[in-house]
Amino acid sequence: NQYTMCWLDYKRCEDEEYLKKVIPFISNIFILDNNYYFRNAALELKEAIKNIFGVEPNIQTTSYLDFHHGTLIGKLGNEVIEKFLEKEEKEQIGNEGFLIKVVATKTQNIILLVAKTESGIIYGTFELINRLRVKSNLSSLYIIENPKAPLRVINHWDNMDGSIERGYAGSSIFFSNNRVKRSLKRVRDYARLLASIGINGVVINNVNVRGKAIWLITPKYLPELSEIAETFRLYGIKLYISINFASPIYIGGLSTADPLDPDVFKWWQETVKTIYSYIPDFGGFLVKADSEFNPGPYVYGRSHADGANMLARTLLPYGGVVIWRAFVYNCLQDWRDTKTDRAKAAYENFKPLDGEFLDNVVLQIKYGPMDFQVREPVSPLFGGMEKTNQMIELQITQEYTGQQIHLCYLGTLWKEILEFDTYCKGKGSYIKRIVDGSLFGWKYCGFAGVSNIGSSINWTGHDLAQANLWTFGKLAWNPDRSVEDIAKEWILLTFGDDKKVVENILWMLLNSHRIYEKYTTPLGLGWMVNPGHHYGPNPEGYEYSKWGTYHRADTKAIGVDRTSKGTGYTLQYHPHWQKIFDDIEKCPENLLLFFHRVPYTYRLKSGKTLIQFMYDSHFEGAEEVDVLIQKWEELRGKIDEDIFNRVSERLKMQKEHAIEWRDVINTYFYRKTGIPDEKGRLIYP
Ligand code: BDP
Repeated sequence: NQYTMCWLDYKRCEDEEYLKKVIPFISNIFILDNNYYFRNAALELKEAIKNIFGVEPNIQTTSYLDFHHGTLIGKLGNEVIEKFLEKEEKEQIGNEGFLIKVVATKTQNIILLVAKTESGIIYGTFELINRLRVKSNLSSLYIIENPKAPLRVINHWDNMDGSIERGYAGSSIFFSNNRVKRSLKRVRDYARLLASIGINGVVINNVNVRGKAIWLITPKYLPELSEIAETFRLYGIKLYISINFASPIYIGGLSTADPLDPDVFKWWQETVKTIYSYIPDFGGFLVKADSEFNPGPYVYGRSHADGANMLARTLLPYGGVVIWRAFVYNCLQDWRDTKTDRAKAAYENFKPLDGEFLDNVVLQIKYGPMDFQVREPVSPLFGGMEKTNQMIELQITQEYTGQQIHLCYLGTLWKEILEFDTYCKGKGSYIKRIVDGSLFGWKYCGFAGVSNIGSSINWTGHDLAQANLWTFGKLAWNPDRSVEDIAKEWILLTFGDDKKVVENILWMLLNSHRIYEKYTTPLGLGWMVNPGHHYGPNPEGYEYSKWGTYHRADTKAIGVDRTSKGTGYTLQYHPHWQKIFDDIEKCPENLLLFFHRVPYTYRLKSGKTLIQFMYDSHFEGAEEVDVLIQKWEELRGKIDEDIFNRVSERLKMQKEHAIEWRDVINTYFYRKTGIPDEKGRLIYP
């Protein structure tokens, strides 16, 4: 039952010089508050130091400065700490932030770790550990960090039977056999991983709340959930639960779940009161309502604001929030209907409600208007609702991006999304400034990431998929950071600082999404997957179904006209973007088929026809998987053997499946159009 600890697998530092320099600073750990959280942070640090440097520091509680060497951990406001700090420094440390500062004089060798809150202390502890691991120069070590976004939450789609919806890394670490797992060891290690990347919230159950999971909010499960909450609490992470909107009927035996019915409100009020009696810092509810067969306020002719606000009122006295998902659309659409456009649904459902949601409601919006495709335009809801708290939802689990068999590092895509300028408040209205709350001055906003972890030995199935979890946390903490930098730090901490290792893995990560896109569905096409499980190519898998994800290919053209003259989707954007997306010449080419219906003979900027581009892209993409394989092969002997072999195996599968993608999609287009590949690579009579 052994599992790795990803980027927290501490390796011994072999650099004697560094060890000598660092010893005076780390052989003692002083804590200024002798509480649970401080001791936990100190123990984390001690364990790390023991493993990395082979020395075992003493942990001491102190209330005055009677030492000259060691690491001092304390909160702002403490006299001993404050002596070392300038006024401006103190002002810069926010609620969850921290300061790491070194005092190195003839008589003193002190590392100060200072924060305002316990969360800041634990974040700072991991940052310090990581700095020591990459052998940062202590004499110049000075860090002030604050997270940009207030909510940095992981969403688990874990079911009570232990399965995980869209999970590709084994079973749930929280549930099995319709029960909460008894041992929380793995949960604790998970909390450590999450704290080390700055996550502060976790929703542990699937947004589709069915069966036993409906009862999670009752005393039947709350005692066990309170233990999970306690485990997370030590690491600055709050527990949230996904709820079923019809719970008053299922659990309460009421005849309705109408949000405006006083009995329904009372029932939720009591339920919330009970939850807080078990979990005093409970984060709140995540709600998927009126979406894909989940009940919601529409059933009673009420609006999403009615539904969300009712719940928000019950949570308000305790400081809880309602995270309400904007993934609402008609999944029973008539495929012959060419007027209805699923891409427009979220905006149509929510835009009219701007200003109606209470302050402790946050709208959680998928990054694009459809569903986590390899590429989509950014959802027009961002920047479309300035009076509503918003979170961006990203999918760390690789549902449509290779299911952790294919290497597909998502940091590059996410960064592009976050840097998108909506123009909603003039130039510079970036998504990252919307979701960190600064553009509109929101209190609750941030990032939600659908988890890619499970109980597999390496947590994520593909060892390199750990980088996606890492990057999600790091971007949520600071979306201004470059992904090159973030990915590189992950490699250093996970695989060490061998030059070739760093260079090759960095190349693999940074190019993998581009490659995956090339051999699957380039030009914003999306969706050509097998229905249901969503793995592997199927050009018309969803073409004649009710899910509304059509490309409408015929023998002459492909793509959906979503311009203002077509379905009108582009009208949901700021005029700046509407004009660009409307114009086939100006529309970013990687989204061409999302916005336009284009003849196969249309010439792209390169001069290639659309059909030839399709062929080339698939051939090139599948071929570039060889480069991934080669880069990895070059690291043989430099990487832990088990990890090396696991990744090699997945790369081999990726190659086979990339070829399948290439051939199925190219054949499809050839048969549809009858236009041969200019380079003669398609073998047909
Ligand atoms: C889709 C998934 C489905 C989820 C749904 C959601 O295929 O399993 O339940 O999104 O986000 O991507 O609610």
